[in-house]
Amino acid sequence: MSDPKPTYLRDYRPPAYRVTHTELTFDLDPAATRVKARLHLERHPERESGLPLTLDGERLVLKAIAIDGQPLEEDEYALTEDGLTVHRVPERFLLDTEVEIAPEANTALEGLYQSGGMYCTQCEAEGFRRITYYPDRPDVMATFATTVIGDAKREPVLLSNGNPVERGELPGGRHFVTWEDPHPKPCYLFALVAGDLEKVEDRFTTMSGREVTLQIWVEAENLGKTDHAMASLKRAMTWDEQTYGREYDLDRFMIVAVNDFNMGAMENKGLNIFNSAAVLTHPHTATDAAFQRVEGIVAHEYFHNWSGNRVTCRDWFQLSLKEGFTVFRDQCFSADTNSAPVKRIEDVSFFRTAQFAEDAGPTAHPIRPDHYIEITNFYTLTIYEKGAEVVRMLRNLVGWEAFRRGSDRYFERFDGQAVTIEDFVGCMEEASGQDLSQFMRWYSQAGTPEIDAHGEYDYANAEYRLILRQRTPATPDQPDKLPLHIPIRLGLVGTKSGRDLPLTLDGESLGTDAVIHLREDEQEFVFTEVSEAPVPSLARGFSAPVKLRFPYGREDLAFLLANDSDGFNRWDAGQRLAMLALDDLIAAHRNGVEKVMDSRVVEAFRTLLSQDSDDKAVLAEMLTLPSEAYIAEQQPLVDVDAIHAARTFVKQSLAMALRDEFLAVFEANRSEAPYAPEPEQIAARSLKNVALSYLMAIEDEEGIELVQRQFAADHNMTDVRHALTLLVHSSRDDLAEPALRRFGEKWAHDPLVMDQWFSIQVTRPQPDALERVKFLMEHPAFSLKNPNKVRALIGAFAGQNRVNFHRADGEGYRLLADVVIELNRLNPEIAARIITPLTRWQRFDEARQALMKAELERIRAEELSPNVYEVVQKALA
Ligand code: B3K
Ligand code: ZN
Repeated sequence: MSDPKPTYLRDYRPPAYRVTHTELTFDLDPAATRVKARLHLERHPERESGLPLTLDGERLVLKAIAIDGQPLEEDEYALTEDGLTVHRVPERFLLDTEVEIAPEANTALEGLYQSGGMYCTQCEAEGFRRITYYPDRPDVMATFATTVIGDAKREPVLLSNGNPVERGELPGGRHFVTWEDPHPKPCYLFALVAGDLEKVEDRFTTMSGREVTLQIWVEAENLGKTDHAMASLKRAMTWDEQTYGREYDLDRFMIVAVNDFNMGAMENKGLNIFNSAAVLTHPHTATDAAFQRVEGIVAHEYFHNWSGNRVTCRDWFQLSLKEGFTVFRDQCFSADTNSAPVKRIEDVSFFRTAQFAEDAGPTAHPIRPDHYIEITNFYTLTIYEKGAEVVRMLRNLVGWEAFRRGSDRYFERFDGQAVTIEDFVGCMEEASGQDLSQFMRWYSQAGTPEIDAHGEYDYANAEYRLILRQRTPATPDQPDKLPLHIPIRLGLVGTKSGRDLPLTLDGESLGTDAVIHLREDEQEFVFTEVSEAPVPSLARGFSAPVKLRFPYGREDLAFLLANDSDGFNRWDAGQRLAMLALDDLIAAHRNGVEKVMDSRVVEAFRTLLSQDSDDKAVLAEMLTLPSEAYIAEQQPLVDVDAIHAARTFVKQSLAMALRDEFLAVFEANRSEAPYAPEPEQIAARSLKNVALSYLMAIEDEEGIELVQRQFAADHNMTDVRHALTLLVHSSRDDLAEPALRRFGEKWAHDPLVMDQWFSIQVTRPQPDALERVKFLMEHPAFSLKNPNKVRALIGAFAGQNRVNFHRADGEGYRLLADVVIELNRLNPEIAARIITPLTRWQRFDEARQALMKAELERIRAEELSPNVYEVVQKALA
């Protein structure tokens, strides 16, 4: 397994042979499943005659092989660790193979595996090669016919892609179902599910009047938890018809919930497989955030039916072609369904914390990488979220109408094909008539562009000069960067009127909110007829995925927070203002100087709290301080203790100064109404719970009483979980312990709630958190084989509990490295993800750097999967 070799984009060639039709038969058995495959193959018209046939295959035991019905002699083919070569084949032929695989031994959860008692598959990106010998690449698209044979009692339900065409009994208590998928697809979209499942069924009539059966398949005990996913699916289907003109194309659409799953969900054609955490909800078990996440993921996977399945990727370097576009689509759907400004704030706040950190670390890569060792490592925030930001910029550059025309063109022209990012952007160019060649650099250049802006108001000439300078820092393999085409949406807010001033640039009048285009390293924009001194509101709505610096004074920020017409930038001004105060306090903490609260932040919060906000969810966001992770992102050197102390100090100072205001907001937003995951209720709950956090910040009698009452009222999981977190994260173990016990006992039977129970405890700032992690790893509800548990316990501790993970004694690092070493054997994909916090060692002091690197070295000394190998190599490069 040592020194795996990279794959390069520049080496792309079409396959020597393509598959036009694939027939599969699975005879299921936990230890010895037999897979028969008949592939209808033909030479690719662009490749020469006489080439050998090479197929991918891993961990397969070959039992039989024949071409056009003739079994092959041993010297006619060769088997290796990763595939099969047949030396001589005709131009068109049938290949029959039979292999044996062991689903029960598959802990990597790629290919065919068992989750609890059921069989399921995960084939993206390269899992199909663990099922049968096949050209496992997305540019080979075939129709599929799949027969699944199972035990009639243990596996009464047998599912695959497309439509069921035949079923019947077999001897020995076995039965079978045959499925046909008429849409040509790459094998990464193949799926099979078999088990004792129950279904919830609904119907949808498409815009052209076709009837579609919708099914959600779950284990019996989860039957009451599918309503929200079903409603979300129907909303998503309607939205895609109305917004993109895209209709569903099969008679049935199925979703299956499985407990052991590496990611959130998978868009297999007609048979989406979901992590149960991404589909099951109930007011008593799922929070508002979970309800919204389910809605977003159901929509995302559904939208892939066009952006990904009907039109797919030529090779895995193009992954963002489907993921960036589909994330953009699901973001817009959620914005349309809930509060658009809050959706944008949440997405950007997450993006600036997590994607910026990825871009600044050793695994930084472009949206379209040019090489990889293990493609599974590239399902990243850069491919997904930055990819979505780039599609959003495109939509804004060409305008929605042209974007929609471009999208229609893309879906029509490339239907049934495997294409590239150039094909997509090309359609946008044709539809808009714009030259997007400079814009394409966003796809090839890694790193977060930094813009330094400054402005001057010239009273005498009524002019405002704005100077913008861009620079993208070096990233691994990319020392030099070219200037990007960066759209900056902006307004000039008059300091007298508090209003957006009319913008005139080069004699052209642009309205009060406009986009300017930064294309050079440095550019000057002179706005004329500016009647009063303005404060600029820049990159409104986060118009480009950049870091934008402007020397705002605290008064400027308080002014924007009160007056900016752009809700997003009002929130951002508040974040910037809080950051200035936090910076001072971090410095004070480090220097051992007494901390003093900035009164401007207090007054800004007072104003926010006194206003009657029409969007409570936005107000809740504005009252939320930047997270420790976000604050850390802004520091040259991360001091986790100083950050924690500074943030806690701000929170407590605000809590003391504005106690009555928080109490009033809390009381005003309490409700006994039955729970519904609807925008108004969610907004009120989030505002109430933000207020409650402040009321608990100083841990006085009244705050404690309110939190305990909310916990005991047991009204819905959002409120219960929030109250539990406040109790467990307080300094009072006498409050934490009984609440944890009660919650743990009540929900011992529900794995998704137990995940929350794990996370809440191991993210507490108290010094026992690390010992708790070790203790909970022995808990009967915990298993290293279940990715949700690993994320809930280890991922939450290492990613969110910054003070304890970065303990000066290095015990946090050691714990994570131990887990990575074990997971490297069990589930390399999860191992390579969970390691992320260790790879960010450059950001810490020397002592911590040494400790983190020592753990990375310890991991490197192991026999590593390509997944972990690639990440560790980069981290130590
Ligand atoms: N396309 C899947 C990704 C699964 C890959 C796991 N190795 C999920 C999604 O983006 O919809
Ligand atoms: Zn996706």
